[in-house]
Amino acid sequence: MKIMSALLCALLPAAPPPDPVHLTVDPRSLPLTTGPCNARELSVRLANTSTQPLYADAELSAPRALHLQRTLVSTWLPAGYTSTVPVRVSATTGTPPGDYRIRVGAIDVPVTLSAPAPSATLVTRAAEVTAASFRAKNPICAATDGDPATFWSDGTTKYWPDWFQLGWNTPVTVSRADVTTPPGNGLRDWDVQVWSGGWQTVASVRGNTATTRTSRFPPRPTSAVRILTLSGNGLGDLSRIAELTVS
Ligand SMILES: [Ca+2]
Repeated sequence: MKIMSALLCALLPAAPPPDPVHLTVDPRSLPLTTGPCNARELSVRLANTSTQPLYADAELSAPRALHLQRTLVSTWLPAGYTSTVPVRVSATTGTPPGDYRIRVGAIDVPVTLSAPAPSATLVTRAAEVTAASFRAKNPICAATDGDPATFWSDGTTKYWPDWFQLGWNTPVTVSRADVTTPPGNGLRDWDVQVWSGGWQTVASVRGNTATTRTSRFPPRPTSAVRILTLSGNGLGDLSRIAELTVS
């Protein structure tokens, strides 16, 4: 009998060793709204369950309708270590709503895509959120994330003007712009402009030292609004906008 067992073991292929890398994704399903600054984040977690250091990686793929910040997560993991990598997922305005699927390694993450509700803010409904330039640490969407502690800043110290712009695929009506800047080193002078075959200034702020300034103007139908920044207060001589809302 022992001989038979030994013979079988020799003839049968050995079972593959268990994968020492444990992959998890959080959340396991993702509701997502279209729009450049409505991205959501997936946390891709790779854990080394073995007693040896190793390289671990996970490939990500998605239909063309979804934009993945990266399609490969690759990391060096000492024994017993876990690495968590955030991956931003977004979809362009106008992408058909519906059910999509992101593949992370062997894991499927269902994505439910919807358009912003008609009652959503104009910032949420913007099809384009752009700026003259930006710094990696202070990206464009930091000015529309609802968090006054994060801000956009331009990438050209001491060069003025800069601009920060919202655009819509269908015309909207605007009569108010609220600009929040970081306390101490925020914006001092700027114009609020609307697109009407060219940029037209509808409000100007000069000598500002407040954190939030509201500009009101007669209602204007338009497809884009921009803040033309002219000068700032203090540190680094940069344009900084912590939050912009228009209505
Ligand atoms: Ca912010």
